[in-house]
Amino acid sequence: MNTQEIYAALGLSDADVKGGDLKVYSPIDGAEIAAVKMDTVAGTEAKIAKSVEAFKAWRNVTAPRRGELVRILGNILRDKKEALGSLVSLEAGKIYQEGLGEVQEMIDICDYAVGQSRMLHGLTIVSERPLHKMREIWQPLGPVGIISAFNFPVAVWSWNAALALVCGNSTIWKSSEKSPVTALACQKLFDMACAEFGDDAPAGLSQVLTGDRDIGETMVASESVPLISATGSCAMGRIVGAKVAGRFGKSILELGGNNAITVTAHADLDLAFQGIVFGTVGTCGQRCTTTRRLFVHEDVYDDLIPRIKSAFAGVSIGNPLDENTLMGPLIDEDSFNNMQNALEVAKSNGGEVTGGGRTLADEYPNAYYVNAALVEMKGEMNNIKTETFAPILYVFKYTDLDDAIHRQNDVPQGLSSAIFTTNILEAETFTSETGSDCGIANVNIGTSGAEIGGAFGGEKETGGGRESGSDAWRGYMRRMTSTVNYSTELPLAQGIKFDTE
Ligand code: UN1
Repeated sequence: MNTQEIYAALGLSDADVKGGDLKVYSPIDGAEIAAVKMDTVAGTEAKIAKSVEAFKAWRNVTAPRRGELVRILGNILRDKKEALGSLVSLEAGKIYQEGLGEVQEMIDICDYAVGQSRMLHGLTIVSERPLHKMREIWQPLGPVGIISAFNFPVAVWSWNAALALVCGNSTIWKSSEKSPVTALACQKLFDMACAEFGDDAPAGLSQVLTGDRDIGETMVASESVPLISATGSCAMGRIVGAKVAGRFGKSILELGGNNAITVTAHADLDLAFQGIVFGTVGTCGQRCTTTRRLFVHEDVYDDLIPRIKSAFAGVSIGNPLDENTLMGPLIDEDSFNNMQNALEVAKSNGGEVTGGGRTLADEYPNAYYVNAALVEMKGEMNNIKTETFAPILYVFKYTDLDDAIHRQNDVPQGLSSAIFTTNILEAETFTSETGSDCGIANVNIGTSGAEIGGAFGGEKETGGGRESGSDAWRGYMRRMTSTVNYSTELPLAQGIKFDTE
């Protein structure tokens, strides 16, 4: 599919992708693929007002019927999987398989949300007072503001939107300025779903905001938006979280990761090898769950590390739309510069760097393809505490598992972690209260590629929010505790006597 065919399949017209001020360049070759119109602050306020009206109508639609809209959206995504997956490759530079995987993640969360639409249930609680009943009722919240990053330009919207919608909320999505076209495409697919669904879906139920930071700031500051769900860097989340808290809004923050794999002396090294290579080079190191640090037991270090080095050297790098490519480009020049700076810092601290340089520069002078870097940390520096959004794997040798776990945890971020071991004592220690402190702690699976059924997110500077599966839906609702008295007396809680006669 060429660019025009992709746009046509997704319902994007010239009016959507031409003539605007925000130019979009494909990371594949640096070519301009679109010039989209940007929202203004006033336009953003108007969209928020429209979202409030949409919410007022949508909350009255029954939850299973709301699920029906999400079911239709999931079916449209099935039909458009190849086109949307290709657009993800074109705009974000992911390999086609990962573009398809991202759309599959959208389909999966739609299915999940459809089921959830019949399970928005609360507790019944016994009362201390006679002839009283207590229950929890989960109510729709209002417009949900979604902020997403370029690296998962469509799936992150769907994790939030599918749940927000079945919970009775409207949504407003500020996509990354690096990936506005995929957002516009999702809006087209959503509009198709609404058309098929019928009049119950109010205008403005889901809207996209395209533009710079000021647009996002307007949404974050708005008291009409009770929940902001933001996925992206810790720096962004620090600002967004504080602003939303300042107006007593709710936020779901899913921010940076500095994810580690620990390989013990009892590991199945073949499994570990596969998990590490995918975790590092997948999405060209630009997942929040990318494997960034590796702690390897001294007994298996010399078996494992040379294998990873040669795998990194042999990974097929190139146009992400080519079937044989395993690693596409970095998103842009800034990203490349950040990677090179990080490697310089590692070198000056005794790190031995293998790979990590630019490649294919002759073929793609305006794009940034790199070899994955493996950095053996042999100097004093026994940890790396910052996240660089690029394929760099820092490797540390360890002797004692407690020390490896301590170093894994001794960073500001707490998203994903993994251990490779066939020893049950080690595995259970890793997932115990003294083990990993991350939101995700895997055994014999790498750090990236979580399924949508689990709650997704992490601790510390990762922000503490949870998106996607498990009971994450509750984050999109308002909890109401309701006590009903069906007696003819009015006993007070805690046995308080208060005689008004
Ligand atoms: C992200 O990079 O923001 O677990 C999300 C994974 C994907 C989601 C990554 N399911 O790697």
